[in-house]
Amino acid sequence: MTELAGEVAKRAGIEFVVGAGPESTVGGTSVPSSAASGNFYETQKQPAAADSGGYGGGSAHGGLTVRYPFRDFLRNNPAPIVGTFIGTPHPVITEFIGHLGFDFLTIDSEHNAMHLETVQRMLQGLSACNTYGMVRVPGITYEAIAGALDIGADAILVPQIRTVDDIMKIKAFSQYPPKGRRGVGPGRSVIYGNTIGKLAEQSNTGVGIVIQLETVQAVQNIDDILRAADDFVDMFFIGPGDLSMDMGIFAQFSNPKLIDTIMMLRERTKAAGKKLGIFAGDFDAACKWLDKGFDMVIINSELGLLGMSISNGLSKVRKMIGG
Ligand code: 3PY
Ligand code: MG
Repeated sequence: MTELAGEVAKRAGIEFVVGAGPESTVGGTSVPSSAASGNFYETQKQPAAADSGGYGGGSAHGGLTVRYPFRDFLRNNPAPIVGTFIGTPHPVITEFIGHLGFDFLTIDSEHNAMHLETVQRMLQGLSACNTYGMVRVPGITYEAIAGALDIGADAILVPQIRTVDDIMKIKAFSQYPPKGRRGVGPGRSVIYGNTIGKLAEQSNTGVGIVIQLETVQAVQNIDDILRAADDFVDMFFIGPGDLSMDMGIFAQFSNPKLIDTIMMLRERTKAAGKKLGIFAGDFDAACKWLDKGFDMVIINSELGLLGMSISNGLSKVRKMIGG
């Protein structure tokens, strides 16, 4: 077990039973070696009944499966990480894509018709896979942020931030007192109360916070935002669609004005010691951004990738039959 994994385990109060798992990659990405042993999954000893803090549970299972916290993976993985958005509001699709090798999927409840009940089922579908579940929340509200965390999102992606005040709201809604004002409850994130007794020692850790940079105002405020993000934000993420829209050059993805702004954000975040991801429309674009030193790419969505694959295949067949 490496120092990093040992530290994570200690903080989470987890005792590991490590199998003779191979050094491995998760979703094609190399991971800190001890976390990789056992494929990121280890057997957690059953929490003592006292840990349930009066919320019940604690005796029925032989052991609980836990993963290396996504927050640590986001922060410490030496290689860039790769995901896609999920737009179909169904756990089977989420599970199916989750088995294809991405490091994480981002369930997109900003732009799709899905509410917390559905998003929770999608996260449950994903729990069968070696793939993390990030949730893009629909806005900077208590219900959206605390709700996504309670249903067990490994990370949240928060769109449309503009000001330091937005960062402060995200901080308040996602952290327990005294750091914030998130309410405590027996949701899926604490195994329906089973591990709620652990919150006092492990509160505010484990869950990743990713903040989107996709407005002109956020670009203008970038230095203040980076300062406010402090140790709380794990990664920033550029949305070139909204950014180009806000700059008045919608979808002109090679426009030097857009590229210069993106690369300026790359430099500023790097200077502040922050990781930065970006949306890529396809696999080639993803390689291009990774080549420029980005730490994370979200490649289109499962629907976008499916659409491209069908269109390309069909046009080959049509060409062949001359139709
Ligand atoms: C954008 O391009 O605006 C995005 O939010 C991509 O996720
Ligand atoms: Mg956007």
